[in-house]
Amino acid sequence: DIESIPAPRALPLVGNLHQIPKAGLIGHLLQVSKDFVDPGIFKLRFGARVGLFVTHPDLVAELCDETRFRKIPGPGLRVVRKFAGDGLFTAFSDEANWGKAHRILLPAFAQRAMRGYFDLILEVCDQLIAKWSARAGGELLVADDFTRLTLDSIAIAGFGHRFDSFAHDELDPFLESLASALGESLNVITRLPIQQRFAKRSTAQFDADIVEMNALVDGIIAERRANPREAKDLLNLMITAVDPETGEGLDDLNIRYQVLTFLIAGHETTSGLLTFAFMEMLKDPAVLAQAYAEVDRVLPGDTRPQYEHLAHLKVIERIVKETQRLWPTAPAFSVGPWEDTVIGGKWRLRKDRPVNVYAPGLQRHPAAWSDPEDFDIDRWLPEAEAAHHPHAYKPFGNGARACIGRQFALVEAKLAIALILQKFQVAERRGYRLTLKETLSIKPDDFWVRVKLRQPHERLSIGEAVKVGGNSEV
Ligand code: FDE
Repeated sequence: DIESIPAPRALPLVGNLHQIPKAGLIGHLLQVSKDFVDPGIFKLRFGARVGLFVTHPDLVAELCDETRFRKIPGPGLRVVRKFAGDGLFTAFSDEANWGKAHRILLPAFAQRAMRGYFDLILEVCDQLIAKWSARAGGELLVADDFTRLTLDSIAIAGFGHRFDSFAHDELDPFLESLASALGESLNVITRLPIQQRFAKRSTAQFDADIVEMNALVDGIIAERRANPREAKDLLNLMITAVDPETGEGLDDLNIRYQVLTFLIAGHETTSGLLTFAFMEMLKDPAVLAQAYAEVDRVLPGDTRPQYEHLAHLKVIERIVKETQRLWPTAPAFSVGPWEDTVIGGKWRLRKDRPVNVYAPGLQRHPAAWSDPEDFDIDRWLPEAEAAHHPHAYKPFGNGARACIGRQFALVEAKLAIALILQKFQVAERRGYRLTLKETLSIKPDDFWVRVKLRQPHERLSIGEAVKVGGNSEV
């Protein structure tokens, strides 16, 4: 049973807390999951609380069987519930509002809906391109601009709200509140009860952050109620649509939770994904060259991208998939058994007790991946992909509770990467060493990129040039 699940050596009282570096839990788990690659299940003691983590693909296969397990938000998400309530992401699976909102909002993420969002996302991408063009020749802290891009896109596509983040040097105050509230949700996990009692300042800050976020969200909702418009966007569905199963709509408090949920889920993860994608591309000149060659083939010169082009961006799609394998920006999800059960023939799990699937460990597990630490986009060539272990890749979670925004995120990521490569020569600032920035999601901290406008006459040859040159200096 749980006693027999291996763990790093723990101290009385603090358990394993003292081993977690200041940099954060999620990066630490990368190391710990290597130490316990076999059996691919381990536990950590956070003071008196025990967290269970699973990385072996065969065990994850069992956890993904929805007849035996369902999502149960763990301690971190339970803190997020203080501001996201029973919104889609943080709802317990048996809360009535989950099913209701899921059914009501699903049409907003159908393939057909993506076509409708495309021009809105493109418009936000244009603003990023304009900003980078004005700064060409210099260095950019790309994560912040990707955050502007993804926040503005979900807000305009989902709610018709314009943050106009690119018009400001400072990130929107909403984002500061959000980052600080999410950071606090993660901190709570690694604090002892006694520390928690003394964390008065953090708690007060947390409450202030929630007030700030609610003010913004309530404004967005009030504005739409005052100025109704014909749109099939998320917000209109929330305000007007009824659940086909119960005939009920969403109540006001739940609408607030959902708007906040989409703003949160819709931007941090995707901006982290874009930042990691550039980090990996810039480390690998051969991959970068393939990406440039593809963009110059599919979108030659200044060709304006259209929705139809996305399907032809196969290299970029593989870059995105491989980036999400090594760096799933929503790095864990938790499930619990409906009934007491046993996985792997010997690990006993108690009814309703959450178990974490730690995706970076799973997606680098040697039982499913050869040379797991290598960034290799050829893993995603169709034949290779078909041969993958069916449960070794979960960057969007699993089953009914899998990411509803998946298509949206992929459209946005592919489009942004393609446009940036169409317009700019990109290069890494010398010698970047990755440190993770952890909120509840992860991204590369302090990652800078040098950008230079591509000259028209270079357009057709740069893919080759980068390949031949063998490095990505501009
Ligand atoms: C969800 C999600 C998930 C699952 C979690 C759990 O299970 O806990 C995951 C893993 C994810 N998601 C991931 C991701 C990544 C990326 C890039 C993204 N994601 C993006 C996005 C966008 C948007 C808008 C979103 N996203 C959203 C969302 C939501 C709402 C959710 C919840 C669902 C349910 O129903 O539950 C999610 N997402 Fe994501």
